[in-house]
Amino acid sequence: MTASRIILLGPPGAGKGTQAERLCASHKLTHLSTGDLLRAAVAAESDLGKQAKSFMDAGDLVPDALVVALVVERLGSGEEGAGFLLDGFPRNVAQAEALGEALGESKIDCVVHMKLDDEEIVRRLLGRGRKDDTEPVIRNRLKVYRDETAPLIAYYEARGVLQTVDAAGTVDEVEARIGAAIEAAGCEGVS
Ligand code: B4P
Repeated sequence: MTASRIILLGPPGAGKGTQAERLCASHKLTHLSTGDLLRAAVAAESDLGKQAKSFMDAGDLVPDALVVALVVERLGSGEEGAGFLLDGFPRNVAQAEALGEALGESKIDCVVHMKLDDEEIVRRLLGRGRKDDTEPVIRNRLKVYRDETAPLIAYYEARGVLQTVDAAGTVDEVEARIGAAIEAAGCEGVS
């Protein structure tokens, strides 16, 4: 089995979390969601959670130093050579550079860019109704995505690992497209 190292990249509400759960089950990958880790820290009222909360409530990115430390610690505690799927990380070029340094010789195999238009994003997120899913906060998250995260599309394209998929349609349809994209990138499934 190939120990695949995959990133899901896309705007808020593209379905990264939804698809990550399915892919990790079918491809036996370790799932690392910075959104989930940060929400758990907020719920536990840890030091990290207290620092992250106001950024998350406003739809801004949590400062890089906090998020990078969280991810590097998790990757370091994983099984040697195990495959993983990063969901919601990196969110900007500084985080991508930090990830590259942390991984050293072991490179990312595939970055799946999930493409979805703004109106469908707003519709989905208002339907989900999480605390940070109000329309003004969603609009800010979309702006932050365009300004900070979208440059990663060119960043990973230049490294030859980008696969773009249409994230519109049913969850099953999107899952099938992502499965095909990661196989095209040479990441084998084990299901
Ligand atoms: P995240 O937790 O990453 O959340 P997200 O981008 O809003 O959602 P996702 O794309 O995972 O969508 P989902 O599957 O849930 O980030 C939250 C916040 O945490 C950020 O704003 C930021 O403050 C902070 N943060 C996280 N990572 C960070 C980092 N690296 N650096 C700094 N800050 C960071 O799907 C959305 C909805 O659509 C759901 O209701 C789902 O059921 C529905 N849906 C999914 N697929 C669908 C489909 N095909 N059709 C219809 N509905 C669908």
